[in-house]
Amino acid sequence: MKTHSLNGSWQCRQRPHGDWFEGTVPGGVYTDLVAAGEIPDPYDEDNELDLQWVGKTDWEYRREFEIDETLVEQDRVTLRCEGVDTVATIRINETDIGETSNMHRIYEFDVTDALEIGTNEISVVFDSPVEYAIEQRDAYSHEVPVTQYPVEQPARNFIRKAQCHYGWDWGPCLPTVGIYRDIELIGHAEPRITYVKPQQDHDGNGVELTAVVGVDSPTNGEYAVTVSIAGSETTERREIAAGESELAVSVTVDDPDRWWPRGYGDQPLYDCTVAIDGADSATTRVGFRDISVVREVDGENAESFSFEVNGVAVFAKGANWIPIDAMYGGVSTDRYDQLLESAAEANMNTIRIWGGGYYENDYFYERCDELGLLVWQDFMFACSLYPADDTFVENVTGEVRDQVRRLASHPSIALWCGNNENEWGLEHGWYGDRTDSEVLFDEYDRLFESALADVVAEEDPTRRYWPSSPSSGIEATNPQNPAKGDIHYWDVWHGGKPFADYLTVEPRFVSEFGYQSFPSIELLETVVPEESLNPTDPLMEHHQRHPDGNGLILARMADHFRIPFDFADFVYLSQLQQGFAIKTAVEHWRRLKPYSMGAIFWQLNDLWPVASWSSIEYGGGWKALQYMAKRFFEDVLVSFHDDPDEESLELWVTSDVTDSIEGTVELDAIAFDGGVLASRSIDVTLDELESKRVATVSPAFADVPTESYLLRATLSADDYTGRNTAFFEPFKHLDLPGADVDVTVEGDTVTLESDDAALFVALSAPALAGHFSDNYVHLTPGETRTVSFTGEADGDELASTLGVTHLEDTY
Ligand code: BMA
Repeated sequence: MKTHSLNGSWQCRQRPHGDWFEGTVPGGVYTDLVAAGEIPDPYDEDNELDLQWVGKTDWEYRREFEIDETLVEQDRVTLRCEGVDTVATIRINETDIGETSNMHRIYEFDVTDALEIGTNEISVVFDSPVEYAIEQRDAYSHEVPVTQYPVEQPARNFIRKAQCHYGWDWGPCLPTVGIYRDIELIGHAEPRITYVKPQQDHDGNGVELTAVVGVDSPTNGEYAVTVSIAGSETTERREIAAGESELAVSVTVDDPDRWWPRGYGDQPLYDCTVAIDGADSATTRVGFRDISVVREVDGENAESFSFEVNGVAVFAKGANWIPIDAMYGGVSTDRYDQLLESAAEANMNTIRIWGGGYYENDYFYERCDELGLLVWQDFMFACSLYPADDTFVENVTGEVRDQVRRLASHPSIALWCGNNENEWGLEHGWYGDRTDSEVLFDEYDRLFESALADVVAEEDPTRRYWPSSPSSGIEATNPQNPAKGDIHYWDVWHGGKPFADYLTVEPRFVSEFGYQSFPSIELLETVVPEESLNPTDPLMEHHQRHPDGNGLILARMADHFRIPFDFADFVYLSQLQQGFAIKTAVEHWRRLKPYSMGAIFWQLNDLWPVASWSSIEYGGGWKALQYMAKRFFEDVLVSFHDDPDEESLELWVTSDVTDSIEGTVELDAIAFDGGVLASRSIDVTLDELESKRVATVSPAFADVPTESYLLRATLSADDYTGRNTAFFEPFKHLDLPGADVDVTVEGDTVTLESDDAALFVALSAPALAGHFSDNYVHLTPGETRTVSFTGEADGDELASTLGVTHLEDTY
């Protein structure tokens, strides 16, 4: 077999007669236009609005390439395109090779007869994705509703392209085109392996692994096929027919080390090699684990919904993932590392790939396998209904088949999910009710309750197919029934309800909930001028895509904090507020385990500088929420339940570990300007994975005004510690002293100390990439806290840029 990559430098031009400029593959037209100085940065100010013409234009990419006889003489030469966005015609040496119409498909074209020894030319001509979608919509038999966003282009549901390229409530509208994944020529005379799907059957200690292998062969023949893994090997002779086929060979492995989600064990990965004797071989990494989504009826219209790995019930804790950048050209693997390692460092064990972007690249899943991050994988449909005629169904079933074959080997993938919020929209009347839109319900069922379900059953019977998020299952009609399946809880934010409202909900699994905040000023200043640093400045509002976003942030701020009159304080408080909202929700739902078994907040990352629900801002800076997540996702959680109808607070310990825990919790009431006012030691014993209330504490615990002290609970047990802090009054009413926080820097270590209490002490190092091991901490009088900085910086650099603030500074 011989391969020839066509990645690299290409030329690009506006069709039909634009001037050629440098293009990069993999990449995209917006990135290439910026690099060529043809357009300004679309993220800057409101440039995006003047750049909508790009999506309404046809573009052409071309390049020359040299090949020799060793490739041309092969029986079959295939052009393999891992990702073409989206609608394009491919020509080699002026010969039409084929067309693409789905950004999510892996296309292979037979180009054997089109190639010549020496110089060849390939060109890829892209139709305007905006015009194409409109044509498809206008040609369709009836209207198919789609959710609209502030800055957008129409008919996104009629093109198989990242839906968020058409604008979203956190993202710009940049309907790009490009060859965004690898493109290569593959020449072969023997069978070629096109995919390997290792399927596991766990029986006691042994695992029977069946390698399901996709083969593409130019000829018929009989071959020895060997599968080897973990020192075990099976060789079988197989007839391989010309064309595409699939074969399966099994091997038994005795008691391999098991792969676990982060916090439950390690992530051993074994190389599984499939070899077709004398023809081709492929190695895939396998993690041995038995994974399932457990649904057990446990009440009237109630049913559990939880991940189980190797027989252990896993509380899924994590965040939703959106595409890493609105312009996918030039995105390095470092950015994936930074985001995914940040997720793991924040004690997350689950990432949901949301259905409005694209199926991530191989590197993403490899990192999730290594870091023990389970993946909830949506198929790429979101917040809309979709056509379902034969052409569309055939296109999307091909898409899902390609992606399941590509991804099924990853131990991290826990479940396949049909779409994001389409069932909710349909069943809750976003798009009209059943009476006047029966055809829409039929089309929904055809796509998500049969066509895609069937593809998954065929291609990967080892994982559950979940029709939609949220859903209560194919058989149910209320996708937002909290007692069944997963829900998206948006009453706090979209519904404008106070944070305490989270405490009124007892769900099985929450796969979306969120609260907005502003990113750092340093980031905002990369896209708006200093004089625009005001939430409702027009340019700032352009970087806030939720119509009532700023209003919702300000409104709730009045509940909890003293209103800031300085933009920096506003940003700081917006982040505290966001963190506190999500903390309130997650701690509550974790206390409810095993009834509740999942809390996945919206959203982990941003794809441009914007006010949004993210915990990590564009560029990788950790917001307060990310630091708080590291604490409220701790494997052993100490938390306070603050029931608004009760005066007292409940103290809980919740364990996500498979050891029993025996220890004590020290409960202290600490004055903001002095020592410990009252103290109690509580013995605690917990079984594995248990959540338990261990005490209640009333405002009378300390005989002073509740505005003047905080409660701190500190768990110490053999291998586990934990702590948390609570207040009997809202932050805005706390009688905080003006604390001076002393900061000492030695190398990458920062030591904080304060004579008086200082709440939410926030360190920032804007000029440096990196984050702190802890931040937004509460310092009690005389307490010393040491944190480390992860970035590449020596002590002087860190000290010179270090900023510190705390809540009372905003008073
Ligand atoms: C849900 C998500 C996203 C959206 C988010 C915030 O709808 O599925 O579509 O961005 O809420 O509004």
